[in-house]
Amino acid sequence: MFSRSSLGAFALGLALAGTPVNAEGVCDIYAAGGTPCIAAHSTVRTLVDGFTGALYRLTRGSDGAYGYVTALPNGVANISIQDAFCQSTTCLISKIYDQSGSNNHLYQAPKGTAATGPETGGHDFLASAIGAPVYVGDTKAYGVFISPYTGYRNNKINGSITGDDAEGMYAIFDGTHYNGRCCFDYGNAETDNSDPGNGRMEALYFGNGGYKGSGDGPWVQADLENGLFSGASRAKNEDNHSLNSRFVTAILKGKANQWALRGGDATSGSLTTMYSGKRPNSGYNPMQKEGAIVLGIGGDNSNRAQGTFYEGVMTKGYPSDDTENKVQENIVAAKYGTAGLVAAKFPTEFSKGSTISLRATTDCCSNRYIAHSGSTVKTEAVSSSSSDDLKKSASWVVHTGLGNSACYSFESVDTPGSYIRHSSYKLQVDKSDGTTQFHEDATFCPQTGINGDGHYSIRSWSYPARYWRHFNGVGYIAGNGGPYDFDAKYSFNDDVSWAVTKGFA
Ligand SMILES: *[C@@H]1O[C@H](CO)[C@@H](O)[C@H](O)[C@H]1NC(C)=O
Ligand SMILES: *[C@@H]1O[C@H](CO)[C@@H](O)[C@H](O)[C@H]1NC(C)=O
Ligand SMILES: CC(=O)N[C@H]1CO[C@H](CO)[C@@H](O)[C@@H]1O
Repeated sequence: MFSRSSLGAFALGLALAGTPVNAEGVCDIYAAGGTPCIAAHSTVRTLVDGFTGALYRLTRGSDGAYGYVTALPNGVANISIQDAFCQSTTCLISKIYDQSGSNNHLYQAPKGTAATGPETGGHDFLASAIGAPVYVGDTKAYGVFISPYTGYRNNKINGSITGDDAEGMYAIFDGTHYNGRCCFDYGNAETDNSDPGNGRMEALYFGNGGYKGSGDGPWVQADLENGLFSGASRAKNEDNHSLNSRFVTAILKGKANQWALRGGDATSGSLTTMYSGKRPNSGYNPMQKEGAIVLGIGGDNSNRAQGTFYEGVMTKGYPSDDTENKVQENIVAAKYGTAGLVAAKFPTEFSKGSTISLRATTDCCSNRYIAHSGSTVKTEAVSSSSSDDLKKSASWVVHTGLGNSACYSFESVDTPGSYIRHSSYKLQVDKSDGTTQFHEDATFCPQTGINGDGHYSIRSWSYPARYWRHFNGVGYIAGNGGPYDFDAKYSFNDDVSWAVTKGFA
């Protein structure tokens, strides 16, 4: 029953929510074109006019409880629900609901036949709930930030598109977050997490791997299994140009001996057709699509890729260019925009260019600071009477993030040119080798300390479910309750919360 005060809060929410971002959902546009959605996924906004269910489900680190994020009247996720539910703990996105009415939700992806590193109890990782903040119009929401080994899947699709049947799909990705590994995909894949041969899947791929296109990438391509195609054959398609705007609309559609790739900037302009023509030879005509849906992984659960997903749908039937052009108009009208990645700025006296030290706040260790010995990052008891060498080893210069200018990197005072980075989830101090990988591994985004105000928790940009933690005196990036010993839930909140002080040296 509604109390007077909850009605009051509801009215306030309505007033704040303003005018609808889009009266018509993208699935209404596809349906009007005769190619209805069989699945519609977004943690950011509604894709079906009038959809009132949950957009996604959260799993909370403190107690494993579920939270459900629904939309505001303007169609954008009500992240006040998430902010309240996840306060003083961590949250992961554990389910992305299908808004189409077909119940084709996306779940934590199970183990596949690709042998690819650490999977949690056989499953891929789940995405952090705060890794991809974004604005839609004036309203903040969160996308799905896929780190390596993270993935979602549903192998039992209601109304699945199989064999050589016609289908379409689009997704919105982040044109600045990608890599060349296999495979940041969204779309149709195998139903048993294996790779039985060519033509068994038809999914959007986004990254700089595969058969590529013109420029330096990233490119939208088609993962047709055993090949990321940009054109008619296993060759570079020079017509397929890089799509590196911050928000990218990517489109793939296929039917009997015909397929097309289209793409553009999700915030302005129209779509370019990158390829439209016949199927590649040798096993792709006819296609033998199996009809599962994957997000962030390849069909056999190849899970080394990274990327960001904001929204996407799959349709029955081959959508017309005209229908897709209207979908692009809807997306542009929604006004996607960037949101800050740093949720708590360091005090101004410790801002970029200044030297800081970081003190542990766990009871055991509150005289200990982040320090290094060679490449090993550990905590050391440091005080004003410590040796100069020890003081220097515990002092760090704050820089603009090497891998993302919205966050920070930390350079060693006693070893200029060397930065704190993560490698196999361990913190290390290494000399920058100038690669994108190093830059991304050395980029961290501070937020309010999980154990309380006045402290800071320092999130890995590339693995946002992981934070700087001391564990047995050594530095890691740790996930709350993850598969490794240093992910232990016990004393997690204190171990990942740091007091930022003026540098010792
Ligand atoms: C958004 O969520 C908050 C927190 O649960 C709630 O108080 C508010 O009423 C919601 N707004 C709307 C419009 O539903
Ligand atoms: C399958 O999808 C249709 C709509 O396409 C829906 O009416 C039906 O309830 C769904 N069935 C299940 C079991 O979810
Ligand atoms: C920008 C660009 O290169 N566009 C080309 C993409 O490919 C199609 C043909 O498949 C060309 O017509 C476009 O000019």
